[in-house]
Amino acid sequence: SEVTIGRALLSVSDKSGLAELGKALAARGVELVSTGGTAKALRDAGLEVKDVSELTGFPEMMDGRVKTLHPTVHGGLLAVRDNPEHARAMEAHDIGAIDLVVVNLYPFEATVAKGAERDEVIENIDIGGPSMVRSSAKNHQYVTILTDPSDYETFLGELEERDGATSLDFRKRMAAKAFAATAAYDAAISQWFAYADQGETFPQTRAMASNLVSTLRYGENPHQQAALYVPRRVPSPGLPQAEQVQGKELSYNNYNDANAALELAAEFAGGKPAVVIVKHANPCGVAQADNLLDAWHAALECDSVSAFGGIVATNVPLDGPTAEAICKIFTEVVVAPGADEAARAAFAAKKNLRLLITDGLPDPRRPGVTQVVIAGGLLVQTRDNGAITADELKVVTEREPSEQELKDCLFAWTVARHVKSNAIVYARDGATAGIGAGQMNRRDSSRIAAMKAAEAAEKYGWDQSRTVGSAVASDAFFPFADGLIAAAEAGATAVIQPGGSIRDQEVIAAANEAGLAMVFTGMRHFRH
Ligand code: 93A
Repeated sequence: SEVTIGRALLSVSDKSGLAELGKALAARGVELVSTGGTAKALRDAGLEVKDVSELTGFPEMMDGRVKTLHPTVHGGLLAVRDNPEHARAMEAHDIGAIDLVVVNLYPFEATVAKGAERDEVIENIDIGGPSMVRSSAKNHQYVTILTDPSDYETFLGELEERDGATSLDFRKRMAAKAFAATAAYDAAISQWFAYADQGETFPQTRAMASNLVSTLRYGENPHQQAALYVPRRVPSPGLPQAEQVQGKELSYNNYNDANAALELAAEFAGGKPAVVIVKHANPCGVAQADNLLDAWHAALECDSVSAFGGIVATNVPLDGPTAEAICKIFTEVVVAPGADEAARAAFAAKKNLRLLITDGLPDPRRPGVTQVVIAGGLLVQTRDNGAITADELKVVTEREPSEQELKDCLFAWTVARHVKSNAIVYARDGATAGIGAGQMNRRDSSRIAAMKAAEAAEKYGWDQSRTVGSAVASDAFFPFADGLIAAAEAGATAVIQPGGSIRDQEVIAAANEAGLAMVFTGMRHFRH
């Protein structure tokens, strides 16, 4: 099952590592055949190369669209060598076997990512490359296919070990990788046709074409398997990179929760220091203050019971005092765009705590897609990146919100869009006072939020719940007046909600009755 490499066909867009590979092959007496640009690069490296056109008897034509699409090439790749009939065909048509194919494709995704015109994108759909890759991979019994420069070294090690030959096992592995590469390539192209080319807001083609980063210990639960993938080829512009500074390996839930926490912290980018505490992908305390330590305390006070074992994110670099305060309660993950020496030293004492330092915050308004797997399918949608500003709010009550109420409304609204539906968020003075998440009716979310606020008041010995004088946000309209009345009873004085219910008038009347100020956003933020 070992096949000695006698002849290689090289045709690569990404020419990294090519010269070294060519030299190593030439040193073993392997004959090199190549397409235009690749042949030139090899000759520039001082190597002797045969042009594909010499093999096919046809020049490269039509701007390179037809270079390797020829029976001499594909016969040499696809022939079953111990099949007498195939051998006769090779002889009759003067087709020589090709043992090694080194191909990587026109950079389709990178061309899309750089915002190229349609014609350039189309020209970067590689046809001949994938054909050779697939022919070689199909015939891996005899042919070695390399599609990734990072495999060249392993390949040369293989030749070293086997005196110029490859094993069937190696060829199989490379064939599997090759089909994965062409599948991802075609997925990117079909995505582009489906979305980008339709003038949709789906910005990139990278959503589905991903590389495995690591397999995780387990998934959401220990009996589930899990892995992390990131987009292949195209780096994600505008998205921060995180470095794990210390702590245990990140779990599936850690990634998910840290992401949820960071996405919410990012809403406050450029603003006053903010702290977000997340549990099970829902915020259980969020606050903004003049300094980070105050924000931490205010966030913690919202629901200190839930904060146990939580995930903490900030919008500014961590400082020593805040880090020390965080360390006082059991915290799974801390993620922040930086940490000073004192903060790092404080966390270092907590060996298990996972500290992630990012080089920035994700842009909450960036385009993109989200995906959910359903039975028998994949649901894809653009990210919920919609936003409203204070000027776009419509006051629907007799009373206008005060400046402070308006601030608290917008703060509560920002948090609510990151809370699983049904979401009810009370906020006062730049801090959440109570969060009700994930209930099947809005009234229950309201009740839970008020209950948490009451519990906090009791725990900290405040003379009243912080929902008194608060603003309340609802991620979708109040279908009945009851949810709103419950909020008024909890002491809320201002309400922010999308509006749009057939009973809006009833709800507005109840708000007026209770002396509330209410604004409509006209935009809903369900999150499931
Ligand atoms: O335009 S193509 O689809 N037609 C072909 O026949 C063909 N053969 C190889 N593109 C083709 N290729 C691609 O050319 C390879 O996949 C590789 O990416 C590139 C290498 O071209 P050059 O050697 O001229 O740089």
